[in-house]
Amino acid sequence: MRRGGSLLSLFLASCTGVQNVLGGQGAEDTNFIRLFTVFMVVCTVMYLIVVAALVIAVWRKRTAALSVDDRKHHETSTAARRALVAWTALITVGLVGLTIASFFTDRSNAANGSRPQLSLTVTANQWWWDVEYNSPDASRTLRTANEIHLPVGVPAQVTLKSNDVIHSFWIPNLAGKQDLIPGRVTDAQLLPNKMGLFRGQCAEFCGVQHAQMALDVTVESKTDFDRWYAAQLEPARSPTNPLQLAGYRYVTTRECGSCHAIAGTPAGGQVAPDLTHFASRRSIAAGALPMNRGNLYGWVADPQSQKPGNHMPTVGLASNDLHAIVAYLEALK
Ligand SMILES: [Cu+2]
Repeated sequence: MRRGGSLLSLFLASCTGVQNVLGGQGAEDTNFIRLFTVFMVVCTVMYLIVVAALVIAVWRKRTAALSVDDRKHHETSTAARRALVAWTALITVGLVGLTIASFFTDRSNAANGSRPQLSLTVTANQWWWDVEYNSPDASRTLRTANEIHLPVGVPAQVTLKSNDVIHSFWIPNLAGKQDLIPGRVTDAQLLPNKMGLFRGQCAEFCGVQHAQMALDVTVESKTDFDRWYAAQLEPARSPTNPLQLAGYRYVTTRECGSCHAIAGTPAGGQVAPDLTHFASRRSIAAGALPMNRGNLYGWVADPQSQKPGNHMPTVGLASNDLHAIVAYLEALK
């Protein structure tokens, strides 16, 4: 009984929260939930009919074996033939019904993505997400990492690429999965219909840190989104005290800047997450750690013990450099 209770609570826990296929916060997810319910009901009814037919057949066989009456035997086989015809008709109707339901779900999903008002390019890397917001006006394009902000009710087109191996883009609360394949461009459509904080997750095993390849998703009002967008377009904040200045000097002249970019500074590396507004994000290292000072110290001092195998080396920083770098990164709001 207790085990049943804990299994039930585990099941219910998977039905709530930031990473939930039954959340229904996106148009595509809502369509899929509806289709899932239709399949579940039809298949349950079919299953119950099969079980009932099985019980009746066993029961009849027993009574028929006891009877030596030929006429009765003939009646039984006629009834069985009728049941078989009815069952075949029911299966046909059920399968055609499910096919039609799938067709309309696909059509509705295609219609949701037909007039996108926002264009993003998400590029997967072992093990982080590069996110670009595209615009015909070059001054309005922006780059961030491991996070997506979306205005509620606005259809977005997401172009998907991969720099290394096959990954899969999946924000369960909003939509289904889509693979990101090296050398090939795929796409996904997102139409969030409720505000909230969600979690995306790579859904294709892509190496040792696959599980720690997450994406913070914020669905907010158009006003909040525009405010966030405008802030992200700004160059990085300048250091405001000697400690931050020391951190700025280290990050822009030593190892960090050869991989990471910070807009408005000499740091221009393109192979690691953009850090321009790093401290405004909710997490560090693609969702591996919540954003706070303790985790930042742990990450910068020894990224290999935090997320073994990732491409950021542990460089053995002197403690004064570590304090300075953390102070500067914390200022990058
Ligand atoms: Cu993965």
